[in-house]
Amino acid sequence: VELRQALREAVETHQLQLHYQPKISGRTGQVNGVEALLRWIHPVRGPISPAVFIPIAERFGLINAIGAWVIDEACRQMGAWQAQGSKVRVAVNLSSHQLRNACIVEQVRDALQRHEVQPGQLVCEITESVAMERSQAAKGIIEGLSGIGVVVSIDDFGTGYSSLSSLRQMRVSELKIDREFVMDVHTSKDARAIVDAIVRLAHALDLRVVAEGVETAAQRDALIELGCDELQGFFFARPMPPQDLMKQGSPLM
Ligand code: G
Ligand code: G
Ligand code: MN
Ligand code: NA
Repeated sequence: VELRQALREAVETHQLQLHYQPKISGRTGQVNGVEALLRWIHPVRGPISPAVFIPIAERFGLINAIGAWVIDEACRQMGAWQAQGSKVRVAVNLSSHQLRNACIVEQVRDALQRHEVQPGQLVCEITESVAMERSQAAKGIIEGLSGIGVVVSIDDFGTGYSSLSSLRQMRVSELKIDREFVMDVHTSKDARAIVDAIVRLAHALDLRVVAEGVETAAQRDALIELGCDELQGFFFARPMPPQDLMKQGSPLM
C-alpha cells in the first residue's frame, strides 16, 4: 500500500529508467539489438525489481501509464541511437494487462512516428503464457502489432503451451527460448534435445530464435552449434544504462 503511493510518485518524478541488455548475433558476434528492462531506483530503498513492482502496478491500475512510458522511452532512445548512426533493434516487454488494452497498437504506432523509427526496429516481447491465452483480445492485439510492422517475439518460450498453428497464424517472428533450457543445454541431453527441436521448428516457420540467460562460454558454444540466431545473457553483458552501452567500446555503438 505504501509502495503503491511511492510507485505513483515514481512515474511522475522520473525514478523509472530503462536499462538495456544486448542481443548478440550467433553468426557474427555483433550486437543486433537490445532488450529494454525497466528499473525503479527508489531514492531511499534503492533499486526495486520489476518482478516486485510490475504486479503492484497491475493491481493498482498503473501498468498502462508505466507501459506507455516504456514504449515511448524505448522509441525515443532508439531514435537517438539511430541519429548517431547505430541501427539497433530495441525490444520491450508487454504485460498481460497491456494486451487487454485496445489502445496499445495506437500507442505503439504513435511512439514510432513521434520518434521517427521504423516499425521493424521495435520488438514487442510477450510471454508464451500470455500470447497463447485463449483470449481473442490478446490475439487481436498481436495481430495489430504485426500488422503495423512491429516484430512480435514470444518470451519464455517452452514454458507455456503453444499451439503450433497459433504461432503461424499470429505472425509472430521471434521465439526466445526460456532460460530453463539454456541453463542445461551443454550438460543435459534432454535440454539439448528441446533446444534443438525449438530451433528446427522456428526455422521451419521462418522465425528467429533467441536464447536468453546465457551465462557461460560452454552454453554459448552449444547454442551456436544448435543454430540459435541471437544470444543474450550475463556472459555477454548485464542490463545497463544507455550511456554505458556507448562507453563499453561495444561493437554496437
Ligand atoms: O530485468 P529483471 O530480471 O529484473 O526483470 C524481471 C522481470 O520483469 C522479467 O520477467 C522482465 O520481463 C520483467 N520486465 C522488465 N521490464 C519490463 C517492462 O518494461 N514491462 C513489463 N511488463 N515487464 C518488464
Ligand atoms: O522475463 P524476461 O525474459 O523478460 O526476463 C529477463 C530477465 O532476465 C531480466 O530481469 C534480466 O535481468 C534477466 N537476465 C538477463 N540475462 C540473464 C542471465 O544471463 N542470467 C540470469 N539469471 N538472468 C538474466
Ligand atoms: Mn523479455
Ligand atoms: Na524471458
